[in-house]
Amino acid sequence: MADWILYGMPGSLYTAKARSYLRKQGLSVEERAPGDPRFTGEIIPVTGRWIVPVLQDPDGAIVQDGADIIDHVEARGAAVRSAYPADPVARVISLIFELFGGEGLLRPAMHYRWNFDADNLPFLERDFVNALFPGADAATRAGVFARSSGLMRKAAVGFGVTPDSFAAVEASYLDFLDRFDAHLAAYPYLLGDAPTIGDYGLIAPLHAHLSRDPHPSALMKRRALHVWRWVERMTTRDDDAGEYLAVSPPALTALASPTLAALLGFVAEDYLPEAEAMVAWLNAWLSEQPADRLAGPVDRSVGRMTFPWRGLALTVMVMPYRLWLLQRIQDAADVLDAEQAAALAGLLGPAGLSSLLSARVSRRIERRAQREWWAA
Ligand SMILES: N[C@@H](CCC(=O)N[C@@H](CS)C(=O)NCC(=O)O)C(=O)O
Repeated sequence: MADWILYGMPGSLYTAKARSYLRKQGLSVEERAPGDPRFTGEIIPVTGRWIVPVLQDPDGAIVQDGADIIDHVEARGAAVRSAYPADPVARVISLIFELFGGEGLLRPAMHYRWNFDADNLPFLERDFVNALFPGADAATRAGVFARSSGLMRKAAVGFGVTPDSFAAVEASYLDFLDRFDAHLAAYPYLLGDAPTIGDYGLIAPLHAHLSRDPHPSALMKRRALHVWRWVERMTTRDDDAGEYLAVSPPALTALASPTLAALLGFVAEDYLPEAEAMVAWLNAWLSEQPADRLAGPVDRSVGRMTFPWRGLALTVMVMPYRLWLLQRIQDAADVLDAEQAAALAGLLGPAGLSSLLSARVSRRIERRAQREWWAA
């Protein structure tokens, strides 16, 4: 029996982040489906809700959330390749891609999964039900898939994926694929020769949805071979990077590369407007909340906001979890010395991304007991 247990699904976005990280640590991990009776019996009573991924460590401790899982393994000293770059500037850059990957790429992930039914649906039906209800009979399978896919289609709309935005979501994703592909032509990972937290953020949408579901999988293989190979690399324990001829470009070369600058520019165009609008919305919302409304665990979504995105007005859910990921970036930037801060500014300024560090919410958010909470 494995020492570590990961509850998750092959088709789950956030499971991919945790799974990839655990594999890169070479840990012996048993993956269990949420349809396993132990998920209902042992896990849900601790998490208080149906959600994956969940890690159970060798001492039985239970941790929900991709980022918390990574930090838990690091804190136990079980990481052989830390997700966090030693260079403090690289660390901030990497955390930016954790936020952008896990949250900013949700629109293409959901669009390419749920709006190409002819290609995707037969695969998704089997893949979902096998994890949610292993061994279910035909009638049960149809009901299980109808329920879960209905929830996910609704979530896609909540992320701003509607017929009005389909064309812009596709154009934006193709632009991202081209930029990431150009970067990976020279580097096996985002920051060079080792996977970091930014890679783990990016693998979330790029594995389960965008490389695995039939329609976007074909698109990725056709258009962005290096990205496809990076996905393969991110799902193995070793580096699977033969095409780089064993020349490991040092991380700091990748950091200063024009192709990384192009990716940062993409984050500025594609995600900064949403991050800034979220911060402004939350500040206004917080100023109106009576203290007792902020005392309990924070809801996944606390409202809806409309913001300008690629010439459209997108209406999306406001999810405080994203603020927590943004805080991780800002906290890492706040500890830089003057020289490091100047180096970071030299990367963010030209990309148009400087305000990601200054967009701050008046109240901090923290994670404890498997949830987000507003800090006192
Ligand atoms: N912030 C969480 C998000 C986890 C999450 O949203 N998981 C999805 C599957 S990919 C889920 O369990 N959704 C069920 C639900 O929210 O009801 C993490 O990174 O672990």
